[in-house]
Amino acid sequence: MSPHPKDAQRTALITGAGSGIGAATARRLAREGYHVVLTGRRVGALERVAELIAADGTAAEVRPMDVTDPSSVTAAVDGLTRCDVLVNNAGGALGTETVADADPSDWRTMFETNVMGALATTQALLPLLTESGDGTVVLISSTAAFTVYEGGGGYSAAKHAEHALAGTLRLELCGRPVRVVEIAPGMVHTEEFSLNRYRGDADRAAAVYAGVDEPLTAEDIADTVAWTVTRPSHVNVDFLVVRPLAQAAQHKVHRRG
Ligand code: 8X3
Repeated sequence: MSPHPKDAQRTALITGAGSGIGAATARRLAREGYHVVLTGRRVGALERVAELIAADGTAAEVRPMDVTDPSSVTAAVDGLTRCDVLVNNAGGALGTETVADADPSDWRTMFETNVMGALATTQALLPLLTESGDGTVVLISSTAAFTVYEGGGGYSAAKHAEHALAGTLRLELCGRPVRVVEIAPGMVHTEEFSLNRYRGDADRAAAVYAGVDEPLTAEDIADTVAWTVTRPSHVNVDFLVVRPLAQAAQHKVHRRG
């Protein structure tokens, strides 16, 4: 039984909400009527997203959080009285080295953000999500969660682990009022994803999208998040793969010219 009045505003907490898919999802869920809690490491970026949401007509809450630091996660959720939707979005890729040449510390960073981060926030918010009576955990994984490619070993391993986390959690929560939704985007053009992967090399980051007609945008993924969480409570969209039309598979991308 939910302790919240039926018509009370629902709350969604988004990790990595300062940019890209996280920021777009926060704005979209605010437009869907959610009270949104913006979390991430960069307070300035979170505040800019909060301003955009305010300009759209709603107030958002900013809570600084580093998902790789369990004490920061605990501090960020402290005092939160409601959470109906958790969007585990923080994460990303770092480096394109082969398995033979990869720096283990890059792999560790990817596991810390994509996997341990999702674990920490999910553990911290499960009590409130359960108490909601109608909770949803969304994990933004990747097409790399079910396929591998050269130079993507660490990212793919981390995303496979995140996929395992989602599947296990869904089994373990069966019978409780919490849905587990995994969204696996393919090529999405955001300002930071490829730039981080290529360690700030803007030319290599831009080449990823060269000649590709309409890669997905952060708003496209926000749209899928909004769709999944606004389905009737008994409908659990388990696993949703979203790619641009120009990308039929990880290695099959149509480029002009
Ligand atoms: C991003 C998709 O193709 O770069 O998560 O692995 S890909």
